[in-house]
Amino acid sequence: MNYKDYIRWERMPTTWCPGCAIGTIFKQLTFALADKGLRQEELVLVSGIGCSGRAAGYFNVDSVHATHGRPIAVAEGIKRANDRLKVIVFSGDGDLVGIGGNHLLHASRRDVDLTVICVNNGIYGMTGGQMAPTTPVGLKTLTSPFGNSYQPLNIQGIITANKRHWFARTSTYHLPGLQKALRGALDWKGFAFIEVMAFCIENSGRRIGFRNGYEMLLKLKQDYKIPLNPEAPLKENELGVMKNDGQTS
Ligand SMILES: Cc1ncc(C[n+]2csc(CCOP(=O)(O)OP(=O)(O)O)c2C)c(N)n1
Ligand SMILES: [Mg+2]
Repeated sequence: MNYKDYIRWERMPTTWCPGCAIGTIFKQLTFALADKGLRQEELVLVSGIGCSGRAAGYFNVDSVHATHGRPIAVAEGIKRANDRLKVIVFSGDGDLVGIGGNHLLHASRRDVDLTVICVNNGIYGMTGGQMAPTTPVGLKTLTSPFGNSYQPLNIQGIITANKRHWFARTSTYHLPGLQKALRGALDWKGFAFIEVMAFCIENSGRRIGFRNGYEMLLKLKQDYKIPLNPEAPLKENELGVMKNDGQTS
């Protein structure tokens, strides 16, 4: 398989803004699918609503652009109906951990065999850059003009609270790590969740002084580190994989 086979070329260019981080994750996923040699007919891609959610329309596989917050529920239904399918969820932070948070809690608890890719740009991008449950403390957004005062949701904590789990945090700057995470998640039998630290230049970055997506990419490089001891839970500024096959205490 070639990565180009997974793209609906007739729908290009995408609606994503110049400098947006989502396209990088989209393309890296096509590389990982090609590497795994997954055939289009054995794949289903499900998205929710948001800029990230638009991905469902650009993958050249059977896909569902589900309602806001519901892609995990729809994906679980598809997987339970046909266990031979590889079902991938590609959506945003607001969609997956905000409005869709309850589905995340219970699908991960039940260890449903899904690959979930969360584009974490820290805001509700599509609707103009409102504060989300993932917004870092202090970030100025459309709805927190003096800076967000709430702690962001600890996604790693939610996923790894389940005895059997697979969680990765990676970023759109750290491409080898992103690629490794995508391949690892596709290989994992069970609920695999990738939090991809991303950014939104138009509805977040410009408000806080960034001039373009490249500057935001360099901020990811500066902010995130890869720890030497991958056994310890990842700190807020760390990238890596946390997994437990359920046999290890
Ligand atoms: C039930 C419902 N509530 C609210 C909306 C408005 N809405 C559309 S996209 C969105 C936020 C999406 O944020 P996120 O999932 O982080 O995606 P991003 O655009 O940042 O990639 C919201 C609140 C909606 N479409 N449906
Ligand atoms: Mg978002």
